[in-house]
Amino acid sequence: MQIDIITIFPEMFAPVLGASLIKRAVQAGLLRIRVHDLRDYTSDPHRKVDDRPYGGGPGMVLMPQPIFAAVEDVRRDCSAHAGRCEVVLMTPQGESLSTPLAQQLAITPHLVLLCGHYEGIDERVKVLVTRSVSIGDYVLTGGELPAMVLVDCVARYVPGVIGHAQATEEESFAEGWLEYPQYTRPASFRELEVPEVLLSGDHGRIAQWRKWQAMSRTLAQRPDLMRQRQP
Ligand code: 6GU
Repeated sequence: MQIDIITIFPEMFAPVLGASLIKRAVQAGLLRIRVHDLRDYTSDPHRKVDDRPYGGGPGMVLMPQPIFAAVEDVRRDCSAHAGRCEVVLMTPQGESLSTPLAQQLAITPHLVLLCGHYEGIDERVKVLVTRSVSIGDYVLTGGELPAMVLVDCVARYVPGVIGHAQATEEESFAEGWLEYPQYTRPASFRELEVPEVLLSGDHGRIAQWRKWQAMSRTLAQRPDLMRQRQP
């Protein structure tokens, strides 16, 4: 899978994308990630990428010219991906990122992520955009952190990125329940005890206990997930 990120802060990405699971996925050739500086695409002699909004008002708006140039450039080799390309605008006005959306994006051969900024982005870039995505109901200063969240979340569903496929299937949200509590050694730590059932070796009882824990946690902490569950 090819991911191209278009941003005015390219330096933000290396520490996150160069670590942990994403780093390994890139090294294994499962992901190819390129980060592009929007300023490299401006035709302005001063490398300007933003301007004041028509109609007045506070802040600056990202201009269409560098964004069109950048998207057209990274899409040039899109035919190499059988033309299957999603241009995703990261914006608080987008559809919320969720497990089903991440799973859908994970089977797209080419993702182009546009990081919005300032007061906004010229509305005409929408003719390039195939989806707008938000990571939650709060406003961040830019689309960079959301783009990193999206890459991390999508990467987990790219086959081979996570060692055992079971891990993504059993986790929170996949089945609509929060995860059950986990413990490791020692069995007693500062008089805090691991539940006896987990030490019992009785796999039937353990499975039953975990299911019960997952259900009661979901009911207590995320009753909204209970209502969304398919019967
Ligand atoms: Cl995608 N962008 C910004 N600027 N703020 C956000 C967001 C995106 N998602 C949640 N808040």
